[in-house]
Amino acid sequence: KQRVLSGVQPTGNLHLGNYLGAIRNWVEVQKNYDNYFCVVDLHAITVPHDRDLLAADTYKIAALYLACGIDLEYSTIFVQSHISAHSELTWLLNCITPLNWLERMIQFKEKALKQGENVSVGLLDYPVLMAADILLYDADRVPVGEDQKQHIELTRDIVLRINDQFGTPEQPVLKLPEPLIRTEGARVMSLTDGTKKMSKSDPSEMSRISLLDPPEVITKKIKRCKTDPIKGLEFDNPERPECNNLLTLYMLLSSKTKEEVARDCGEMGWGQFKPLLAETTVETLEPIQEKYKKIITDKGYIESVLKEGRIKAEASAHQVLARVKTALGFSVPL
Ligand code: AQP
Repeated sequence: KQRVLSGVQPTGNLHLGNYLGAIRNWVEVQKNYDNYFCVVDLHAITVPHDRDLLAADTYKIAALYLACGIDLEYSTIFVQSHISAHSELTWLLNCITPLNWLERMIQFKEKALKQGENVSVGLLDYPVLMAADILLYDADRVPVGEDQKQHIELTRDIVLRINDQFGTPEQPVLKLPEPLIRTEGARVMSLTDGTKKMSKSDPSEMSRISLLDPPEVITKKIKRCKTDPIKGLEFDNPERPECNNLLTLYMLLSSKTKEEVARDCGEMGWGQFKPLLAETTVETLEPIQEKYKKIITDKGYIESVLKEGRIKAEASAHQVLARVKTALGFSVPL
């Protein structure tokens, strides 16, 4: 089976963008692959973080993976910082990655802009750490949302550079991964501005629906979300980004086709469509929330899942790290 690797940062609650852009797709394809799903806590400290929340949020994301349907029969769940090879490979990759490749990353530029003087070296290095995550597991596929595409392209550039400098065509050092990005749901937009992606770091809670929002909060957020005064509802009108986003959300959550949604909702007004979207969202999230409540109270179970995950992931990570060190010419410790 081909390998899949992906991850989410433990920075607050997961939202519908994380679910529809990433986790739901992991669940859908997991039977066809050998999967590694990581909670990327080292990435979470690339911006100022709260030390009192980091460990609890890490458990929360692991519990959400399970609640969303990640199945341990096909998938390994583990925590990035539990495996020191992630940091070690990052250093090795740092030393062959040109600085200007990182300086042109869109996410870095956007996040750096928000932080002014306090930008850490870690934030600049975020994509190299992500490359290490992917490469340590010889991943063939990386299912992510559209916003991560540029980082995977960078990972591929790093692989090509290492293989060119330290490998041979017959014996490459690292495997070249491919992104796995769905067209639908790859970019879920904010509820308060249809031109911005739904994001954990948006200061407004009203801009996103968290997977753990209670039904009345979901209903309120959808009721108050931004719309437009144009009659009827339609996909793909660039003048109506909110309309396209809300119809897309409904399509993905109801599992209807685009044609069905356009037919069923085309004549509706917002007053009719919003309750329908709210109801569908609540129905989709209810079973996830039920499952989550059970898992999160069983800390021993989450710990055992993460321990088993660490042992399995570590075996692969150590092998790849040793391969890279040998290729780079390091001496072997006795
Ligand atoms: N709006 C989105 N639409 C589709 N996919 C999305 N993803 C994130 N936002 C959207 C995908 O979710 C996965 C995990 O993301 P992450 O938590 O590791 O990092 P992120 O991209 O930084 O998440 P946020 O919510 O957007 O946080 P901030 O506000 O910090 O930037 C990834 O596969 C991502 O593509």
